Amino acid sequence: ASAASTTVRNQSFSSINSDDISYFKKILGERGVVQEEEKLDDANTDWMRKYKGSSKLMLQPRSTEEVSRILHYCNSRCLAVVPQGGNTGLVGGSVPVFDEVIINVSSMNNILTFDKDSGIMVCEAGCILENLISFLDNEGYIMPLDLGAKGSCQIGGNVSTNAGGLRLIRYGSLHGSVLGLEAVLANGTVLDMLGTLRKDNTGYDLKHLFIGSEGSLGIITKVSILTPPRLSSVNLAFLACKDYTSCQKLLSEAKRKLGEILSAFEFLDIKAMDLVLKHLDGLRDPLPSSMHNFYILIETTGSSESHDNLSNCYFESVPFSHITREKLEAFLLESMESGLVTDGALAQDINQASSFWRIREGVPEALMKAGAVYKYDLSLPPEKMYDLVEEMRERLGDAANVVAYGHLGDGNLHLNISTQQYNNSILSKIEPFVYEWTSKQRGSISAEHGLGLMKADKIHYSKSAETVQLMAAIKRLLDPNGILNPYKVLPMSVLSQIGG
Ligand code: FAD
Ligand code: 2HG
Ligand code: ZN
Repeated sequence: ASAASTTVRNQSFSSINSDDISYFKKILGERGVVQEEEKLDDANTDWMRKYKGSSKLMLQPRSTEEVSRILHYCNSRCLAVVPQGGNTGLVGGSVPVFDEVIINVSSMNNILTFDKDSGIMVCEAGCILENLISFLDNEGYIMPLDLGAKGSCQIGGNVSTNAGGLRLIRYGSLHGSVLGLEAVLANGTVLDMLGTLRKDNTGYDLKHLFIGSEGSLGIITKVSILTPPRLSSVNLAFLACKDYTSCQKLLSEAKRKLGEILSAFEFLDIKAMDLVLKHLDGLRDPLPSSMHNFYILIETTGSSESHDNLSNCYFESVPFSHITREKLEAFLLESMESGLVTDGALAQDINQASSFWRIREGVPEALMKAGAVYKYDLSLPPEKMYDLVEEMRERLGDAANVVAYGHLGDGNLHLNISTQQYNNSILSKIEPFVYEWTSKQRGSISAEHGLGLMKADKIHYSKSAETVQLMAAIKRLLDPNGILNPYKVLPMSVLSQIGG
């Protein structure tokens, strides 16, 4: 059975009453206290429509001070809370399990400062990722992370999940790009760690505790982030490989030959491609001449003095450069000659580039449209990754469609098992097998999505008992009543040792 159906409400949490509502209205005004059924229904339901809470209250603070006052009050009343950003999380972490109060930071969406020389941006947690991307584009910079959910997800949610996405291979994880942050603890204490320095070794670097802790240690209210300059040449290739071994070899070759200009290396198998073409409107197979088993997207980004080809541009303001384009073309040619690549297309303009990206970024949406889906987000040694997919197909036979794609360049497989309806007999064939398999390879059962509710009690597959105990001690220290995102991240057996 799923985590949602086996979790029991912690009875030491209070339920909201009319005094609580009056108090919150005093702090936030009528606007910041949401009780309308329709809005609550959306906020109680996750993106996949798989997890559903029954919260009767959503609070929308507009400042750190308001977040601090709300949390101080909730802590003193023992009211459990769920921090929420864009609600695009994929592990049931962003919605209540029972009647927890939703604290949604969407209204805190100001860009506070941007330094044009260093590229350091300070903004509030509720800024939507796509808005930050557009803002930076005008300034000649880019965000160091990009993902399919950019139109809805927020930087606070990205930092809280330590989201990886499509550019990690080039710019690294948010543990590197986030220079500082401001967070509010369960008791309302505001921690100002909003540094803008590249280097700062004064004691323990506590911001890292909040990056990837999924709202279980505090609410992130502001973020300071180092953004890279937008480089003048971006090129994108959509390739086909006949087997998985070729994909893997292509990755080693790309790392060696495209090295410093490689900015994405993504893969999808034929099942993922079929789903996208079937369920998303307006997309065509870029390589229609024959059937292919695997597809790879390679993006290169580099600087260049050659700005002469304005009709061939990828971003409106970014001309294709012949130099980096030639490098990618030469790589493609070689890879086709050696047989690693069986077919390929280079994006000729911005529209073609976005339709290539839309195919890869659209896989989660296509899966959603196809019905019920079991999602696994695994870090595995690339040479072993597809063995798991094939074993899973054998185990499940015709009962489900086993779909594989992901950030191959980062060793991150998105294994998705698509069925008509959620079904415990299928689930019992998938779990614990998938976690045991991953654990045996010393992989991670959550590469980038987090543990949320779905995998809170699975943490031991990737972390030792001693490590989990230390995490629990940190949780206890920062949130002694356990009000922040209960039932998530750490197993109930560990969490229940914390008061409530
Ligand atoms: P939410 O979903 O609202 O919250 C996520 C978690 O963070 C929850 O536990 C919540 O309690 C907590 N949280 C949110 N805001 C705060 C805050 N201010 N302070 C403290 N805690 C907070 N993830 C990847 O890593 N890579 C991808 O490529 C990727 N692609 C995606 C594509 C699609 C189509 C979708 C739907 C999701 C994708 N995701 C991906 C998953 C998701 O983790 C990210 O979309 C994103 O980081 C979540 O941000 P959000 O604002 O929606 O956070
Ligand atoms: C992606 O890379 C996201 O598209 C979603 O991380 C992965 O749906 C998934 O499993
Ligand atoms: Zn991903």
